Amino acid sequence: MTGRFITLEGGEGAGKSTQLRALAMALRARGLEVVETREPGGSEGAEAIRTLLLTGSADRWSSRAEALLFAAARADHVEKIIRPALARGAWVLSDRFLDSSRAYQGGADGLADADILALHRIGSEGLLPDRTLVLIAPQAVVEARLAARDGNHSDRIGGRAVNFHRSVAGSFQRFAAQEPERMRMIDASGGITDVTDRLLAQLNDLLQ
Ligand code: Z5A
Repeated sequence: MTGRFITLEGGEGAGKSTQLRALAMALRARGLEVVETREPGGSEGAEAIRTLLLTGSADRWSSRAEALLFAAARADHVEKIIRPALARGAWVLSDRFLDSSRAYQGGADGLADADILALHRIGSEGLLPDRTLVLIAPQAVVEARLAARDGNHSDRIGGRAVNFHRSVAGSFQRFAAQEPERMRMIDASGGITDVTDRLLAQLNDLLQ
């Protein structure tokens, strides 16, 4: 048995966590075992690293240290949670994965994509998702969702400047253009069930 590995990517507030839950429910209704997980985090060790990464002052870590911490968290997550689930035939849905490191620590923070991929090869033996769904919504829609949920609060990375987040969005678009078979851009505006239907349509071939 081989499971499927699906990742949801995109900027903060695009609706990844909401859609991950909805997608998991839709896949379970088809009789599949589904594991819901997230990055940074997902395993006990990676959740401990998550706290280090997302709390504290904006300059707590350099870009390089941050990239290594994300890669270390991912290595633990892949080894303890993702690979065992795939081996028993489950579908694994992860809220963010490697492409976030490529977009945030790479594209937006200036590290080379080849270096991020090298860390991933060392840490996680280069595991790639079967499909990556990149959620995109107009900035005004995202801002309204985040304001309703968080008010003025944001974490170490979410609180960075608008240009940083623009660069992240541009990187996701570039990666999707380079790898259209694996990465699909999804319009994340509109109602929750409409977005879930769009996501499911991009998984049809894997569900055959
Ligand atoms: N990061 C990194 O730099 N490098 C890496 O390798 C990795 C991560 C893996 C993790 O933050 C941070 O780490 C992240 C990237 C960085 N920082 N930033 N930016 P996180 O895990 O705490 O949060 P996040 O990943 O950025 O996601 P989020 O803020 O939780 O947003 P979301 O999951 O995409 O959205 P949501 O929670 O599903 O929805 C937001 C709100 O909108 C919520 O109240 C929903 O109820 C509402 N919503 C959702 N969909 C709809 C629709 N369709 N209509 C109306 N309202 C909606």
